[in-house]
Amino acid sequence: MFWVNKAHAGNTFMPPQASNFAESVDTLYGFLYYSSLISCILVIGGLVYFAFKYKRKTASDKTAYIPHNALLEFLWSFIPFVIFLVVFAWGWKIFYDMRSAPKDALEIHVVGQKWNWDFVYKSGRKTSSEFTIPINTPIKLIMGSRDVLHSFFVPSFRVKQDVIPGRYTSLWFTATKEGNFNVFCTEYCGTGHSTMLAKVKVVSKAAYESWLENNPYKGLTLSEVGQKVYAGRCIACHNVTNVKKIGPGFAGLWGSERKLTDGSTVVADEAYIRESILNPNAKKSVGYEEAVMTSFQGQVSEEELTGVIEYLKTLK
Ligand SMILES: [Cu+2]
Repeated sequence: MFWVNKAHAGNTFMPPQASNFAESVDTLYGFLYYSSLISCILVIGGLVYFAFKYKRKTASDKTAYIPHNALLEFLWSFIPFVIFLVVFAWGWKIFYDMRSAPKDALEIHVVGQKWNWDFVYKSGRKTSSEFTIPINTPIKLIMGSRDVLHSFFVPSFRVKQDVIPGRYTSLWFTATKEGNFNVFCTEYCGTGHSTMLAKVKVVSKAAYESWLENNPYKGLTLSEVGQKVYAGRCIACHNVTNVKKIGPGFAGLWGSERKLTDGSTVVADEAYIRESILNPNAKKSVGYEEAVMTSFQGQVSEEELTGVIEYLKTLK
């Protein structure tokens, strides 16, 4: 429509229109903007005009008796009423479309947590802080939160949805432009809120298929995933034998009793290993008081984490 200059959508204050919803949202927004502007000019302009026209000129100037005007009063109520109804119906139509995902949409799970976004595909592929989608394909995001309220917002797609702990919410769209687009968390969720960003990469369908094929963990068992993670992330500090390096050797660690610096003991089970990766200093073992390990919170996916646990089980 005339009030949305498509050629300039990328150069004005609006982000590029990169989804099936972008144009209709912008058009409604444009209508609201310009109808408000016209109303504002009429009301303020009329006010200024009448202030001068009916200014008291002499001390004895007296306002004539003004009877009310039924037609005028009807119109200034009815016309805005019709405009409001138009905006309501128009907005409802777009809202309804945004809430009705096509049945064949490509589903991707999204998990928000302080302070990053995780993405899980049906194939088992998992990514953090970025996800890849094919162009011109309906995408449905099924979203949940591990902790507090977040909100998933892609300005270029004109879509936004709260992500709430304890329930699933969803969002759908079809990306119509290739490229990288920003994802923001748009619900204040703590000190790291402003860094809770992600990227959505829109690629051709062929590029998407080959990206999906190139899963580094494709076809691997959980413990094989763990072995790969070990080779990349743990090997600098941990041996696969029972020999101490910077941290304890991994062989025989699983299921063993760990003596803690506070005098208690704990069995190295799933919960203990998970905690030792995400929060290494929560339980310090005798002999490792220096606490040199840093947290892997947010740096390993759930798949990698359970992979490492399963890998440890195989090291006897
Ligand atoms: Cu957040």
